[in-house]
Amino acid sequence: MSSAQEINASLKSLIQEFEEILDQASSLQEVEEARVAFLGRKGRLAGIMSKLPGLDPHDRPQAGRTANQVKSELNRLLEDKKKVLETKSRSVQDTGFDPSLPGRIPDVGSLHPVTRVVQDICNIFVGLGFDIVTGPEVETDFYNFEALNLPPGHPARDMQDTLYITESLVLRTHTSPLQIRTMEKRSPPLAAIAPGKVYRRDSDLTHTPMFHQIEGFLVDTRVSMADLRGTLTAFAQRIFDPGVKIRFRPSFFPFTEPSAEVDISCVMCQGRGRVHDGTACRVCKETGWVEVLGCGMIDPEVFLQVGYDPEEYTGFAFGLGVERVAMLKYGINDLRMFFENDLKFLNQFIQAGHR
Ligand code: 2U9
Repeated sequence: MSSAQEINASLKSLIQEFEEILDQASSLQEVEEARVAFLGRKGRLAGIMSKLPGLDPHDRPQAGRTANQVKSELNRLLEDKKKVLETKSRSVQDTGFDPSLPGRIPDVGSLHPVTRVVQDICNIFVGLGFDIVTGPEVETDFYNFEALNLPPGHPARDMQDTLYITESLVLRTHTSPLQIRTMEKRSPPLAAIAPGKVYRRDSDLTHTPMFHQIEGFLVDTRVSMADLRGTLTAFAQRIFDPGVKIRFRPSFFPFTEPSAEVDISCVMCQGRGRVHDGTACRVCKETGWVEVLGCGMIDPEVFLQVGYDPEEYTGFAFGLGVERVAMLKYGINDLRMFFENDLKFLNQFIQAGHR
């Protein structure tokens, strides 16, 4: 014979057991099986209740009430679970959408490192008072070459280097045509930078057929090479490091005279040529300097092409490759990384709040 306490305890534990079994159930069939096992004629509850008549008459009414409460609680749990499964199957049938499945976290994109560097550079020059100008990637021979003092027959126009669309249309080989277009539309004083994709017939470890350039120029009366140097120093110190030094080396470009190539003190070894453990710096090849820009004073011939008086105006211009700046800024040693779209590479550039 069972005591009143024992019956009470088995009634209470029935609720918990039933809940656990229902939790596991994923079909109405399984719920029905649980109902039979617990609430059926030969089920667990019936088994416990069959013992009530054997109790002390004094304990019987209380045990009977508890048994009835447990029975209605089991029924309530059963109905709730049935409702969940019925809603689910109706929804899946009607819409193919199963609201009970766990959610999928969508992949969220981030800015490509090249885009980030373009934005960083643009922001620096906007801060220095430059406008941003953009324009077509398919250019005429005139804007891409002729107006920039690259007359017919000039080696830079060679089919070897340029992607031609027709005899007189090319994929721009630099963003310089934008500066011609800007000068045609506006008059000095003016300062602008031209960011964009450029194309060349070139493909090896250190060259891709498409890359990104930013060119800048400033035209006014009495602009000098000192203005150019000051502007580029401010730029280099903002994009790389406030301690960066720059140096000019004489060079030649058809559209500038005089021209210079610009080195910055190496960002990897701070110009020392050797890295912290004393080994040779691979970025600057122990020279302490790395080339990042080309620049010069705009050739008077270019001013004549756009109708500016070269006696009245002078100006400077510069150009840089964005991928090259990004490689130095982020310590990337392989140009191809930018074009492979490998998520393991790209996800390293996710910035908090900058997705
Ligand atoms: C006008 C007049 C002058 C733009 C310039 C450079 C020097 C230069 C290269 C850097 C690396 C191209 O991406 S790169 O291969 N650029 O060295 N660019 S001066 O001079 C101009 C542009 C437009 C009207």
